Amino acid sequence: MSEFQINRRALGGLALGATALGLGACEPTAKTDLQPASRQFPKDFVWGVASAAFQIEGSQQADGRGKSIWDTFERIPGKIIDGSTASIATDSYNRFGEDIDLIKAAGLGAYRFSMSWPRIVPTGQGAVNAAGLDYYERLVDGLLAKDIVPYATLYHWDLPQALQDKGGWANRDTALRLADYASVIGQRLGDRLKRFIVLNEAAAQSILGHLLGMHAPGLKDPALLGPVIHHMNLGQGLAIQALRASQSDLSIGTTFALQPVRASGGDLAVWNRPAAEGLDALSNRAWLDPALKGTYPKRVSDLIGKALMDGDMATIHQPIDFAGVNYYAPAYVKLDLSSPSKIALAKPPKGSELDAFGRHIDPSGLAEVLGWLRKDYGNPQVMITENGCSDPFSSKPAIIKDTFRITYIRRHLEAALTAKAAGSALNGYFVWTLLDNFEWALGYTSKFGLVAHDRATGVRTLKDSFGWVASLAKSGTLPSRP
Ligand code: GCO
Repeated sequence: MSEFQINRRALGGLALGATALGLGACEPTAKTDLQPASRQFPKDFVWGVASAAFQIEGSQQADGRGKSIWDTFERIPGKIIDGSTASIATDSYNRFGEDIDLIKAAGLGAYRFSMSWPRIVPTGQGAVNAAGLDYYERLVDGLLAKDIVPYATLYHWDLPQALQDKGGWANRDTALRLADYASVIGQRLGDRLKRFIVLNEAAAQSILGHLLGMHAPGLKDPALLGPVIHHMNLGQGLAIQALRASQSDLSIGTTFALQPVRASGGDLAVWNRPAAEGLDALSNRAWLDPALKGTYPKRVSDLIGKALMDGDMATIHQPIDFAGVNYYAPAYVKLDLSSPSKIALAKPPKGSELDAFGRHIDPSGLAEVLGWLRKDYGNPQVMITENGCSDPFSSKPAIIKDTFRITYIRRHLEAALTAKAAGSALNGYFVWTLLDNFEWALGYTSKFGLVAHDRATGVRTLKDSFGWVASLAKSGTLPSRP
């Protein structure tokens, strides 16, 4: 979510269509911290870390891997803030055994990683690359051998470039190809890999990648947004069907980037409310509603237009076993008459505590989004599939005594426990992330890891947060301070 928010803020108005405007508002929450009555997590609560293939694997040319849209994008001058690439990253393609050892040393029972589509199907369709599948088999077997449950994200933004050349997510065919790719994985690994997350944060890729040009594929075309949203949702539904057809006992979820969208100025600035509702529709409801209710909010279906075909909503509305929630911060927006959508990002209220991205650190927002799932979406099983905190942006070495990160995680877990006590079916929490890695357009200037990675030497150094998370995973009791 990081650049999703900061880049949009930097850009000001969102270049959508007038349809993004609407009525109503999301009310600001005054209090950021929530204190749960009990600080004890259940014994079977899932503790893990999350990562993504492109951000950690490196080895972009190894063993027949095809090119992804991020391979192309990261090489366009000026797109990555420090001019870096993910060609080595944390070298996890070669050092995955050490990643597993770290996860084990932290006593975590689960690892959420993503599979690289171009490693498995290099041109996005047709020929399967056996060596790519072998890599993920080694990873999965390595995790299982250490009693760590693998959660595989099928698609974390690294579309095969060959599919982009045919229109990418703006082309309906890409949705069908995602299902083929899902089926290949289900058939080869579904006997032991049982937990899947189909998409990661489709909202971020659709807006940042197709409207604002800040992420791959680097497009700035408002007309693409509706079709891209729809085809990603459709691909998700088709991929769920394909996985289920390949194995009957899989647990399948998908990961939403959820952010309360708040009108700048709160109750006093009613004119900002339609902007808040507009962004809420695009970033939250355009994904939750179709997956969990089988409908689109009105303003989103207006954007989608003719891309919607008969039967699509039924295909998209597949039962899921759990909803994955990535939460970092709420967004603040205001009316911007100079923008076609009338939406611009705004600063958090004066005096707000800010993270490295200038976002409001507000754990109550996590309880709020979990509340939506509970009240508006039938209370599905939920896993928090990402939450975490970056060092201040810098090319300097990582901060090892990272009390700020421990505090961030603790406060968000307080909110999570509060939501759980209120009835949310919350079963797990994955810290973003294990190792400092390639943070998309921010390159290596943003560091989220529990473990520092020195890019010059490859040395991995445990941060204080690593030990803190390890002791939490062991006891299941949330300490009241770091
Ligand atoms: C996202 C992605 C991750 C990020 C993480 C930190 O949300 O952008 O899922 O790939 O690295 O969120 O910004």
